[in-house]
Amino acid sequence: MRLSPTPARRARLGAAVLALLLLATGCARETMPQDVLSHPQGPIARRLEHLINPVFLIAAFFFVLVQGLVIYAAIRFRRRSDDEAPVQVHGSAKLELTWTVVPAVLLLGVGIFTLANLFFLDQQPKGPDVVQVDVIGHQWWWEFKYPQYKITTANELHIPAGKKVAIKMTSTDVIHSFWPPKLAGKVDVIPGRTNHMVIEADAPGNFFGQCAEFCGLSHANMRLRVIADSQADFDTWVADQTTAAALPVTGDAAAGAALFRSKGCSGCHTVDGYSAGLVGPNLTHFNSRARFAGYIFDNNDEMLRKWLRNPPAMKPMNPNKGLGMPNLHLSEDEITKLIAYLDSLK
Ligand code: HEC
Ligand SMILES: [Cu+2]
Repeated sequence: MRLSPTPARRARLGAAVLALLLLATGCARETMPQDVLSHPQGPIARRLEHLINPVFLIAAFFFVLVQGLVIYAAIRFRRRSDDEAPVQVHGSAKLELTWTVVPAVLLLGVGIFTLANLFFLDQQPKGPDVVQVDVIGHQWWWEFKYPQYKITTANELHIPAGKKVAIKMTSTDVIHSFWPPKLAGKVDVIPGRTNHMVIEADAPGNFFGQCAEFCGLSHANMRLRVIADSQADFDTWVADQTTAAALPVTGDAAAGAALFRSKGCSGCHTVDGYSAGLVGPNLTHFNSRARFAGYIFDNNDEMLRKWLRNPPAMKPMNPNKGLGMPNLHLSEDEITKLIAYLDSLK
């Protein structure tokens, strides 16, 4: 006998494949870096997990219960012949009371726990032990300023592990959303407003993050990384970031430094003590960062060459509207020299 795919069989097969696919999405490994539902890496994320999990379980239980009853009723009380009208029942006080009181009590419980967490999340810790960071969203990269240390950097957020980090955030253009899922929830980054968030990492580590509010062409290329250091490593990082690299005076790097001014890089990019740009990421310690352009490209000479040849070809941007970095039509020789200069910005 040959099995021919009847529509019914095809539908059943489709349903089975769909169910398997859904099941497969549950197979996330422990290390999935942007999985919010497991393995929080700090006290704030843990609080959120302790709220999400019970609420999800309650919701899942009632979802199955209600859907089960709907299916049961549809089958059990279905019309069996054309002239038969189903028995009409109306106004069972007992039932109506039950399905009003049970959800009301449940929602009250969920509400109380949620409210307690809202107050917890709204704290704005201060003091010498708390690292303050200003986060500024740009289309399409992140600027991080540390007012206590007078550091400005981009896309890589260094924090000391085990310490509270109080973040203030705003945007220069459109609404973004700051989201380091292993450490905290999402907070919108809104032009003309200041929002708050606290993050803390249990231990040193490297935590993924990205913009979570659609913000235009390169929204998907607006990632970030939170790098939690030991206190000693963090202190070293602060010391490095607050000591400007020496201006190169010989060779390609010196020629690159001159090009940095004559080609107009200096109008957009700040290098402390050398240029005061107003638009792009601060490059004073560019070579200390592992990745660039919204944390999407490895910081090495090969990627930098591609970037300087034609930035909008590497990352969708709107330089004509003043968004992103334009193609400056540099020669290969100019690029070589500019890279030598960028490499010197340790
Ligand atoms: C019109 C302003 C403008 C000019 C001129 C400009 N840039 Fe940029 N540059 C930007 C912007 C904006 C970004 C951020 C792009 C992004 O990440 O989406 C950027 C990013 C970069 C980055 C990556 C920085 C990081 O940490 O992510 C480097 C390196 C860079 N530019 C070097 C240069 C050099 C070298 C020149 C001169 C040849 C130059 N730029 C000229 C605006 C400019
Ligand atoms: Cu964004």
